[in-house]
Amino acid sequence: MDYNKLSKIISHALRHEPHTYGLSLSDGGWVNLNDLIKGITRCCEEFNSITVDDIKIAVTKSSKKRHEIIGDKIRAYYGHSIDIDLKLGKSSEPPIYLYHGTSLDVVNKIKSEGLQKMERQFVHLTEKIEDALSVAKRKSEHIVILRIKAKEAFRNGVEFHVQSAVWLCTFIPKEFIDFD
Ligand code: HQG
Repeated sequence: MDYNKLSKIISHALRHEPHTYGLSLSDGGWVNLNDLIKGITRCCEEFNSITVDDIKIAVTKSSKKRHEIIGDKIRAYYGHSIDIDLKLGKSSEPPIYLYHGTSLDVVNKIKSEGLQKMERQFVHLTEKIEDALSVAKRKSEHIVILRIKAKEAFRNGVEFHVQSAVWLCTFIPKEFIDFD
């Protein structure tokens, strides 16, 4: 079975288009594992006989921790474009620096207006430069890694939440971004 592809379908269902799979997410972004299986089985011929174990393998084999399973429920940790309350709770204090990898084409726009969440619910930041590099490489051949003065932003009222290894915030004003 192509578990990488299955993981992408799980993300698509839980981050972007639950309705396509007949799902509606509850607060926190959770769905029942059996409902997810029913939805994927119905929509994707290739995965028409998947089991709970297949979902668990797809989640654990994945290079990143994208999905959380507790009991009979599953959710995506981050990446949502749908309007769902992830119940992230209190803001967490980030490390001094976080990183954001992006395409060179958009840097001037970011310089003038800051980092926006665009189609998703949050701006996504990483602790490791290598992780920001792989995010950026998906966007373009010509990439830039922005260093975010995260602790300073936090101390000036920007809220941060950490989900899996990804830091989320709704906006990073330009004064907290190092462009060189
Ligand atoms: C850019 C993956 C113009 C921003 C990754 C980015 C991540 C602006 C793009 C997660 C802008 C949005 C999210 C502005 C920001 N003007 N462009 N003012 N502000 N942008 O896909 O961070 O592997 O929504 O730089 O690992 O690339 O799928 O965000 O290029 O954690 O688990 O607008 O998705 O996770 O793109 O990726 P995205 P992202 P998975």
